[in-house]
Parts: sequence; structure tokens; C-alpha cells
Amino acid sequence: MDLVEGLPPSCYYVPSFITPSEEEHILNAIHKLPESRWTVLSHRRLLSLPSTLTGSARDTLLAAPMPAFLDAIVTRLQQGQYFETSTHKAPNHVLINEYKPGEGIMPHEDGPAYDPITATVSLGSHTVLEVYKKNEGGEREVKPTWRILQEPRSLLVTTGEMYVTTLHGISEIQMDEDLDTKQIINWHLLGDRRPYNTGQARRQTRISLTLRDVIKVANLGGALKFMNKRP
Ligand SMILES: O=C(O)CCC(=O)C(=O)O
Repeated sequence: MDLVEGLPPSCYYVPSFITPSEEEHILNAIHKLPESRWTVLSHRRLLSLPSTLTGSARDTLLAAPMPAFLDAIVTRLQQGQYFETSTHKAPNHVLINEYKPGEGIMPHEDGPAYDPITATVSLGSHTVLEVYKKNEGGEREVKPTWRILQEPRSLLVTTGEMYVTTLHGISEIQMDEDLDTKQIINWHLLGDRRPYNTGQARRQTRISLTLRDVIKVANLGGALKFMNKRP
């Protein structure tokens, strides 16, 4: 496995996790989803499948299959044994985020509703994920300690210590700068450094797939069978 050295254990980066035709197939399927399924925020839009989490703590998934257009990714994640230690041994939920150039996500933690394994596949554009340590008081440090370049079609897996001891976010910028072996922790693992060799890269629209295993799953049986229809 492609462990990202220099980061707290364990973080894996896999370039070309999916092929260009798989990327196109998945993007087409996402673009066919009804506009009404998206939640539009000021700096990105997002969509949860099979559904958003419910319950008073918003930590429960209503049992339903993952979308069929993610079959290849889910199978490959299981083959790679990334979810070997998680409750259901496979992701059961995907959060789809769409970022236009200049959009991003505030530094945050992924929280206790999920097993501590996050698998992110990037579609359509690269981005740079910024990872922040927490100080002794548990607050996040002002500057990121690490920057991870995620190429289109790559996989990033965050588990273990890294999941609980750090926060991650994406700056709201159009152009990523300072891209080199010193400043990008996974530089040596990139599949193709050529687009980044000038040290700069302009972002395009990026769709990320964040696959996770929601710990609590409610089986509501036949009454809600219609929710099991796979997009
Ligand atoms: O889009 C990304 O790569 C990050 C998404 C993220 O941090 C999240 O969904 O919690």
C-alpha cells in the first residue's frame, strides 16, 4: 500500500485509482442526479447517498445500498482491505462534494458517526488538502502542517491516528502554489508530476467522493423499501 511517509500513521495515497473512462462514467451518473438532491452552500455543493444521516445526533444511516455507479470503487476499496477493520468491512455512505475553482471547505474533523476510515476519490481536477495538527488544548493550529496534492482519479485514505489527531480543509483559492517536493508531502507518490512542475496549478471543477462506513444503521424493513432504489 502507498503509505504517505512523514504523516501521522496511517494515510495512503494511490494515483490512478480509477481509469479516465471510469471517471467519465461516474461524473455522467452524478450529473444525471436531480438538482433537488444537492444542498447548495455558499462555497460548494454537496449530496449524500444513499441518504443523509438521520436521528437526533444525525449519526444513523437508513439501510440502503450504495449507488451502482460506485460499484468499481467499492469493490476496489474492499480488495485493497482499507475497510478491513471497519464495522461493516465496506463503505456504506458517500458524500459527494462539488467545488468550483475558488471554492473549498473549512478545516474540520469527520466525527464519531463514522468508523475512523475516510476514502476520498477526486474527479475532474486536482486539489490540495491541508492538514492541521491540534495543539495541547485540542484547538487546531493556525497553519497547516502538511499539504497533500490529490490528482484527478486518485484515492486518499485517512485512518487511525491521523483521523483523530488532525483536522483537514481546502483553501478557497483558484490557483495552488508552492507545489514541490518540500511542500507537498506526497510529491514522491504522484502518478504524473508534469502538470505541477512549474510549482503552480490552476484548479478546475472538482467532484470528490468521500466514502465512509456509518457505524449505526437502521433497518426499517419493508415499509421503506422504495428508498432502496439504486440511483
Ligand atoms: O472534498 C474533499 O476532498 C474533502 C471533503 C471532506 O473533507 C469531507 O467531506 O469531510
